[in-house]
Amino acid sequence: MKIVDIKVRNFLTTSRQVKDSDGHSHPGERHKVRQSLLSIVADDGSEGHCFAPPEVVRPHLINGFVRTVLIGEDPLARERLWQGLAHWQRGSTDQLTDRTLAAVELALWDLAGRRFGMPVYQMIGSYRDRVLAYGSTMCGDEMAGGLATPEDYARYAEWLVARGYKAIKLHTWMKPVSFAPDPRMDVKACAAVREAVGADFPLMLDAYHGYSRTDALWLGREIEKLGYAWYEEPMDEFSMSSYAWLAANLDIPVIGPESAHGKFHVRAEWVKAGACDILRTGVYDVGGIGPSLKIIHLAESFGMNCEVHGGGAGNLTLCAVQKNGRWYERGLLHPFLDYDQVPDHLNSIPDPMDEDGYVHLSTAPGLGEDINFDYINANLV
Ligand code: LLH
Ligand code: MG
Repeated sequence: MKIVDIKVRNFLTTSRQVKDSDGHSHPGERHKVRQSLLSIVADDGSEGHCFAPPEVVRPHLINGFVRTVLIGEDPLARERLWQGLAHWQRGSTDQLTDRTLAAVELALWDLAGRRFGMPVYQMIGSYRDRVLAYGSTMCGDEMAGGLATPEDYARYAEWLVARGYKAIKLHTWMKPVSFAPDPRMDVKACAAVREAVGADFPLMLDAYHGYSRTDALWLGREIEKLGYAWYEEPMDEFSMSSYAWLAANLDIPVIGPESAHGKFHVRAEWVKAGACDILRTGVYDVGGIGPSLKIIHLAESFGMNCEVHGGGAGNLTLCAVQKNGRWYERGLLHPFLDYDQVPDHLNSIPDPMDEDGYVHLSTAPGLGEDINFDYINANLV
């Protein structure tokens, strides 16, 4: 088998999410947004697909790097092709990011799964075919009845429990919210949610990502008292020493890194430095499923759990092939949005959750995205 074409379809789909000036998602009016579908085509007609933001698969990257490395090569040689792309990153003057590597690698997995008629999580070797989800809220806002007050978080937590979620992670208030960041407000929200869901319900906090060491330590000690299960990204992750210091000073497990660059190399350094108690990976953070498996296995080798960052078919696949992780991150969720609503460009969502809080893996060949090709082809731009 040889790769003969790389296609990018740009299309319009409907969204009800808007980004604030710091890049956090919030509910908004229904509007059209551009989305892309990357497709890798082999000479036997096999195809693999992955959705990506248009800028991640823009022509400069596809023509300059992805085509150069992939065309004429065996699509099953995922490790070699990934290493070939990763090698180009430095010389690309930082244009070729881990996000692009991830889109390509996920499309290669999808191609292999479709070609051999098997879900990717079974090709890797499954550990389970359903995984418990935690409800991951959007960051706080200033919308009446949204996520504007500790009481809003508590009310929404009750709704999430009724929906079936067996754990909840709060993203609290971040800039540009007018009163953020404020660790005292974070504690009020965490306390209100604890009060709403009871003493034994698993709760996690993903607070403002730029607190000082002193604020991060104070906040960590407060949520430790509230019995929270983990403490995520309260400081800039580029300072690994700050996380080693924080983890040494807290009993609550510190989880990370999520946004620090450097793939498995940097995560190995975090383990060695004692900068986290639970490791973290996500397909879009480290360049795909392959590098994420290295990180999951690295954590397992040191007796650590590795929790997967973010949702979608690729991240759900990771959750299905690991023993050392407990949750799937389902979200981001908000009282004004219906997460279960199927987007225009899909026939069904990749992460349906039952009333007991389990997300079930798709049995369809490939990654498990149920793509509405007719819609996409009718809405090209
Ligand atoms: O800052 C945000 O918008 C969220 O923290 C976001 O990055 C989310 O993906 C996250 O951190 N999940 O764990
Ligand atoms: Mg996070």
